[in-house]
Amino acid sequence: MKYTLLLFLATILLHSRTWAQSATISVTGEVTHPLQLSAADIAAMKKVTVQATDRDGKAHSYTGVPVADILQQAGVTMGAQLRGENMSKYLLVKSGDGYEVLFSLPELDAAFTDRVVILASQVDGQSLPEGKGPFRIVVPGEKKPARWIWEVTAMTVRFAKE
Ligand SMILES: Nc1nc2c(c(=O)[nH]1)N[C@H]1C(S)=C(S)[C@@H](COP(=O)(O)O)O[C@H]1N2
Ligand SMILES: [Mo]
Repeated sequence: MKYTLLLFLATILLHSRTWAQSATISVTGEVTHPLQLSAADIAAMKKVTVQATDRDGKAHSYTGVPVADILQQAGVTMGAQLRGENMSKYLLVKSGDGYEVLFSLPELDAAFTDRVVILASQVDGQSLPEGKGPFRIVVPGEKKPARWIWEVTAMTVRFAKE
């Protein structure tokens, strides 16, 4: 009986470790360098911590990689290149559960806004809980966290052309 419980706990532990470590995020579309970021790649990137308020109105510290840095690494037209026809590009972020959210590029660019949208991996110094991670977009200053998409699997940049 004791061993069954131990085996059960070990299985859960192993599962959550595998879940967090096997996650990858693809970055494709209007990029010069398509990316397939592993959890290790993301762990190696520069992190920032932002304050943001969750659905219950509680303030938390979220730590992660600025989405702008990921787009920069993929060669998306950010900064000085974000002008002209590039102003009609958007970023679509996708989750394993089919949920998708959209950002315009200027919303993510430090040349346009001081708000830093991040791909968070931690809340208040802890890994995100299973089911809400391992990577989740956090948008500081947004009244509703509807764009805080969890279980992020892909990011695509496209032209919003009619
Ligand atoms: N992948 C995914 N992310 C999601 C959602 C979802 O259905 N799937 N719901 C969004 C909505 S509408 C809200 S209000 C918040 C809720 O986050 P919480 O459950 O951590 O409070 O998550 C957002 N992120
Ligand atoms: Mo929501």
